[in-house]
Amino acid sequence: MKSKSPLMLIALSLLCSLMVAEAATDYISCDDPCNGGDVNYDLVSTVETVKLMNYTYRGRFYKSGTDDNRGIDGFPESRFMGPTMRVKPGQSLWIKLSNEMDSSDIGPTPPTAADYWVRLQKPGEAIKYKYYQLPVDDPSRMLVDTPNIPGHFDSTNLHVHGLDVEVHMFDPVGTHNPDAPHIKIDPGECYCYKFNVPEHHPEGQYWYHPHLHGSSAVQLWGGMFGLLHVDGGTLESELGGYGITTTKDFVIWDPAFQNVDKDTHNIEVDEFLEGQTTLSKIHPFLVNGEMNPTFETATGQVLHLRVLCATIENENTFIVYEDGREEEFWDDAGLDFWVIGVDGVMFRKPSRKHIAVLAGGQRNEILLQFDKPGNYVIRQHGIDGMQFFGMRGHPHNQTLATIRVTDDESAPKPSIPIDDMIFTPGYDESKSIQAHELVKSETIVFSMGADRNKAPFPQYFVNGKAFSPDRLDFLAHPGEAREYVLINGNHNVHPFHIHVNRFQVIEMGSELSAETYPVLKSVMDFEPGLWRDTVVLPPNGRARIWVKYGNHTGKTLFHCHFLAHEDTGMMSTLFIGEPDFTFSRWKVANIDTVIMICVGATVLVVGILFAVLFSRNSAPKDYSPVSVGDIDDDGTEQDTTEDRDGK
Ligand SMILES: [Cu+2]
Repeated sequence: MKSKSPLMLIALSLLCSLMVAEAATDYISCDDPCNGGDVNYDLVSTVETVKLMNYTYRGRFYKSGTDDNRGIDGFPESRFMGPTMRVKPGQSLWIKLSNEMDSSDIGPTPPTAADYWVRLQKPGEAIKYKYYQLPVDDPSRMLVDTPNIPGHFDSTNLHVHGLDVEVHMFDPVGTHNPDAPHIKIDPGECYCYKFNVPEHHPEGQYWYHPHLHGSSAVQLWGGMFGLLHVDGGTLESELGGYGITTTKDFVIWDPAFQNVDKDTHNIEVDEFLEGQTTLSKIHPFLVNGEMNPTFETATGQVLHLRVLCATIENENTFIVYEDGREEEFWDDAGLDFWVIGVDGVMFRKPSRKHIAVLAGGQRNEILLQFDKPGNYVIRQHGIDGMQFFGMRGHPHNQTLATIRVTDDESAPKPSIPIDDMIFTPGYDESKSIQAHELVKSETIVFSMGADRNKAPFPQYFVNGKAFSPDRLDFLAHPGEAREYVLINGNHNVHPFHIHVNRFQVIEMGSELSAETYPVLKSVMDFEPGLWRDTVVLPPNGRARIWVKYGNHTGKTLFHCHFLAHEDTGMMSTLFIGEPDFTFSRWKVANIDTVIMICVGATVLVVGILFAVLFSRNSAPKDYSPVSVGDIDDDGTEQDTTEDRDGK
């Protein structure tokens, strides 16, 4: 019996250590610098009043912890985007995120079931709501899905979009605890993100943004996001080798804001949260935080644009027109440009296009070259009808930016035609996933519900279920390849994004007609095997993708990258690898058994310990142990019964 007691103790301590492991976390004291990486960033989420175009705008922003820009009338000149981060393959990247948001003075107010009910008494756009059932006669009779109602707008966390790094949506980063909670950094709290960028990480454009379920859309609408470049120098030197020396970021963002003379954060966001029926305000698409900015280039010169579509709820087109021809059909009047990479993965050869469609989260590396001097425009065109049934306020034809082309003879010209250029691809062909590697094909259906007796409204589902962080929806193992057939049951698009793991697009299709919606053809225009981290699911359509899971295992997510859809339920958990044993998960299923086993085990172990102790210390002790507080100044034991009872 005595010989077994060490084994029992080992078992008990193993159990204890697992429970301790489960409680591990990367929350830090805000005094902790969190700067042990090869590259370190100090990122602060804050609420500030800034100048944005003609507006004085109060919103939620990122800033660098060392930045104190106060350019205009004491206001920061701009808080458009957080600091641009740069990291090289093989480096560790540490990001300290300090949440200094305390925005009780700005909205929006999280909606309640009663808010939804009031708004749903009057159907909005007739085309969208005329078939829906009548609502219940009292808000108290509504079904309420609390975790999927947007809220806690001042709490946040961080997603490094597209990077092949540790899973980082649940605490701590890299967790294998199936019950791990969301990383939720409340005002006044700090978190230390530690990432390791692999040696062979593709070089390219990535980005970061908040990803806390319920508040991510509101925070991105406000302006919380930034660029993150994985930059080993290969692309830059190859472009330079061809004589391409001008590279510009081109960040498309659809903020929702109004003049801050009124003290609400934003009326449009309030309305959106309660029914999405009244998006009729100005909803401009800004580029680099400006309305229709101008880029300069010269005839023959090549302009490299790194395009990020950071829109929250909209897709975009990228079409280049000669100024004045922008209302014409792109197949007739759109000028050629070249895509040399998407979603942080470079192509081997440039792909010539005259239209590209991008949805929230996607990136395109684009080369532009013009034969004649003059003004050209980059245009959003043709998706107003398709995406949201032609609803007002949703994507409309808009000039995103102007390109002014001069006749400057001295501007650098490329050494060879763009069509002949070769780049080091992000993935060579040997990395392509093969059909025989697939272990399983799974179907993932994105759909919307329109039950007027349910809050939130409308409802957003993956395979008929709204998001729950406590449920494991999809499982996979490192090293295995899986096929996902992604079905979009709706007439509007949903961009599908999977965290940490890139995929190859194998097939796309739609039930809709490209004759009715000409832009649909370019939504579904892709090179088979294209590597992406976000793919647009065509309306009433599908995409078939292949994923090969790598070394980054643990609890993570996939979701619709229209973040308002994600916040309202269109997200699923994905667990890669083997989950840790966790006490709480077991307890949920077998509470009585667990209590009995624990009580029994504790009694047994304590009994064994006593037996061991008494057998070793059989000699009687010549003193009685007392606590220090119970000893008087003269060293004698005192009677403290009265004191303890307070009498
Ligand atoms: Cu969606």
